[in-house]
Amino acid sequence: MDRAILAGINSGQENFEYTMSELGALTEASEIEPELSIIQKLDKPVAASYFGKGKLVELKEAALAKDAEMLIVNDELTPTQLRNIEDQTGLIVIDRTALILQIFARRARSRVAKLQVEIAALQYRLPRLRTSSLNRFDQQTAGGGGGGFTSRGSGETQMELNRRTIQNQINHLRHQLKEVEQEELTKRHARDRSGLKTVALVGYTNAGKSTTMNGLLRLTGQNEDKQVFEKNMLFATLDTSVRKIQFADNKEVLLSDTVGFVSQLPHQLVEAFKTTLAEAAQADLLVQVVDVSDPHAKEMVATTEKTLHEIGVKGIPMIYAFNKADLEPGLRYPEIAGDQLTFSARDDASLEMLIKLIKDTLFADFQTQTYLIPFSQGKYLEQLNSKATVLKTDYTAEGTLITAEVSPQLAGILSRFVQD
Ligand SMILES: Nc1nc2c(ncn2[C@@H]2O[C@H](COP(=O)(O)OP(=O)(O)OP(=O)(O)O)[C@@H](O)[C@H]2O)c(=O)[nH]1
Ligand SMILES: [Mg+2]
Repeated sequence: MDRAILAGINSGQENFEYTMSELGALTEASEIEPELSIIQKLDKPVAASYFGKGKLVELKEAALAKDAEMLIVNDELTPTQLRNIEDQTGLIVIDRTALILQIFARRARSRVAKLQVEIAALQYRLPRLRTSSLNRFDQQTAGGGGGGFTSRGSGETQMELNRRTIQNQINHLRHQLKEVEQEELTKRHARDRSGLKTVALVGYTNAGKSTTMNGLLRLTGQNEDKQVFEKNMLFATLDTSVRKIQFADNKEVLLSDTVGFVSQLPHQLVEAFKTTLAEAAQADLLVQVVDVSDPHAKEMVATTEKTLHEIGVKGIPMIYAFNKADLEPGLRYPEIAGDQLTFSARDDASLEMLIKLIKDTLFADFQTQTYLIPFSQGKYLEQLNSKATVLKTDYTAEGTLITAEVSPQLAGILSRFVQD
């Protein structure tokens, strides 16, 4: 496995320690061994070389001592900084953005995700053509899980691609992405017309969103083939999956699972993943899944909220679902306090409580009504039985007397049958 020295500048920013430990996790997710972290305290980075001269010497020596070939920097470097650090240390220099892009490239499976990642990677590469690290990094990691920055195997090496070819390639990929996204959009519009409420699972990567989704699918009797991919790794999910679920009382929602967040998610990725992320922006309710067993849970919540803000998500009601409570000895679960739930996505009683919380929030505008449906109007009875929660049914001489909890839409349709 490749070995790397991690380095960052601490200028007193909040959460510095946390972002460094996150950098370590990202490094491991890229199958690189973090050997040592070196911090420089500076008010702000040096414009030309990011680190100070003396620090660069120290980094070079540390790499030599640890037999590491890579330097991973906890920030996005300017092209000049990247080149100068390369020149002065002789190391393969990977900044935070390149590292995250690399992980996304390895994980992308669907056509949309591959296109999105590739556009982001080329955009990152465009101003950095005169650096050598990216190509060396690509070559080195190409064997480990495929991908790299140029996942499509066009046969051209990056060195051969000049600026214009890359720009053309970006345009071409954007065009392709638009087409694929248009298809998805058509699907989404079909869903919108169904008038169903939508719930989006959001949160930091590896918090347990996909596990929660699968638990809810299983508990509501969905087919196994509807399950989504869950795994203990950063960015297991890059695609949005939307599933319809129907609860025991006939209430239905569309549930979506999507890409997880990390602090300083590269703007190139946010841009490229806009459509994917839009699923959250259009939801009626967000469930923020948090790994409560992680010592950095608080920072992860802040990161998620910041990212949601960046992608333009605001004003959508949110439930906090503090997951993995089973890993925290002494923590009682499942337990609801206001809009917060402490739970475990692996525990049925927990998932039931989450369902209750979702329903209470989402269906607060449902009303209980009693209707008298004449025998000649059988189709309305059918609608009630399939779309509403029927609480009581009596058969009278005039028709069916039925008490049910109904959505505002259904209440509108049935208003002439109301019985007081
Ligand atoms: N012990 C425990 N592990 C859990 C729980 N929920 C999820 N996990 C594990 O946490 C890991 C990550 O779960 P995922 O559901 O893939 O996480 P995610 O939020 O979808 O992550 P990304 O797709 O990477 O953003 C998996 O190994 C799960 O099995 C839980 O309640 N308890
Ligand atoms: Mg996932």
